Amino acid sequence: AAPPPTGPGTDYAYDDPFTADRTRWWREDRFGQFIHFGAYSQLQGKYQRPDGTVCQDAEWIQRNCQIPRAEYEQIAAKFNPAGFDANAIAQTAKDAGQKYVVITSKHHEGYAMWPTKVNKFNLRDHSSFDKNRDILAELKRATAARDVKLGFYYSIWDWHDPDFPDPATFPKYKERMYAQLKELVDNYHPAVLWFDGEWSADRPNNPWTEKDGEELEAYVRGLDPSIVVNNRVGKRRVVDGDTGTPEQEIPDKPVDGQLWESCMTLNGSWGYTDWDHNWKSPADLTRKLLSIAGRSGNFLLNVGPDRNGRVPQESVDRLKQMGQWLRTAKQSSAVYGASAPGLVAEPGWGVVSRRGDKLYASVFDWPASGGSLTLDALAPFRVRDARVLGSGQRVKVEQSSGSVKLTPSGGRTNDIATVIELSVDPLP
Ligand code: FHN
Repeated sequence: AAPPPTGPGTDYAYDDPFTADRTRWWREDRFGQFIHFGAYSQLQGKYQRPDGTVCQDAEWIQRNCQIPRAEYEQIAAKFNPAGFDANAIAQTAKDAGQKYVVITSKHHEGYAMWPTKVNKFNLRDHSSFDKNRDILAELKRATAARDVKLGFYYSIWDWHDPDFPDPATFPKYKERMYAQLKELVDNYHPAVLWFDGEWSADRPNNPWTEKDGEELEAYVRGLDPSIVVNNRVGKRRVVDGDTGTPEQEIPDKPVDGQLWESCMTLNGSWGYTDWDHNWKSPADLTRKLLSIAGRSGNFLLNVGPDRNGRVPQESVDRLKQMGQWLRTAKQSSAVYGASAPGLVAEPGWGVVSRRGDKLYASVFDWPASGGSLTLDALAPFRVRDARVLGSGQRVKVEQSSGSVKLTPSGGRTNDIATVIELSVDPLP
């Protein structure tokens, strides 16, 4: 199909992301897994300089530790993630309740994780890895077998391609980027293309313009109109593509006029390191997911496999616990297909989400005053019924015009979140 017209003002040539068919699954699914995996993983967060001192970083190690290009190429040539187990990764996502996976196909370092024909700086042609393996194809099969969607992160910024930083040759780089994207779409049919690095700092004037972004979006839509594209296709913080991308943060209220997805690390690093042990707790992570759903967002939670291709056990354990919590007593009802409640304000003690005629009030912090929780109404509605998911607690409901007081017998029963399901009738 011919790509839609491009140029300023044509962004809305595409169906509104809020209602478009292509985003339907994305708007429902709420929880995905991000994977940062590349040649940088070979260093596992540590680079020993010629003078013997050690420099630490993750996926930015080449830049931030000023590793000379030739040396970085030698490091990449040793990369051999023989332990990469696509089935284990896809199963971890499935068990966690993550409905989609987005893996770095190429990060800023410019190293392609599939056997691209565009250059040799890739996992087949520049590594010690099995020449017959293609980890993106493996992951595609493993995710599809489990009804998990697969998408690709792709960095526009490229530290390896010499044509990127030179204004005269930048168009040649762009041609190669387009060719790589066509390979990714034709060979693996990704559900998402997650761009990044449009904010390149290589030159004082970032070469990547809003027009480049619009053209790229049109190009991707022309390759496959069903792909969900994030907003970093254009200049950061300009609404573009389908989805906004707050990073390492959760907006404190629903974002107006934009679908959004918070991407976040399980510890403090995107790529694997053997020194970052700053793991978030399962309770914190689950509450984050609930808060995001209650503000109509998605949660893209990152794992960084080590040089062997293995996802750290600390990550697997946390994801498993999130999945267990979600499956218990259908507490996942507060997440999948749920969004900002509209009818009530967000309470100080937790978060509320809504799905159809049900409100899910997730209690994180019980008021010091006792076991009563107040919801402030934003619109008129009537509570028909209230119950705590996964417990036989009765919930006393006292409704007045502007608020609802809920008193579950026995107070806190769940260390992560007590989910109170309210059946409501919105009133005209
Ligand atoms: O520089 C990258 C970073 O390495 C990581 O990939 C994150 C994920 O959103 N994006 C960039 C920073 O915005």
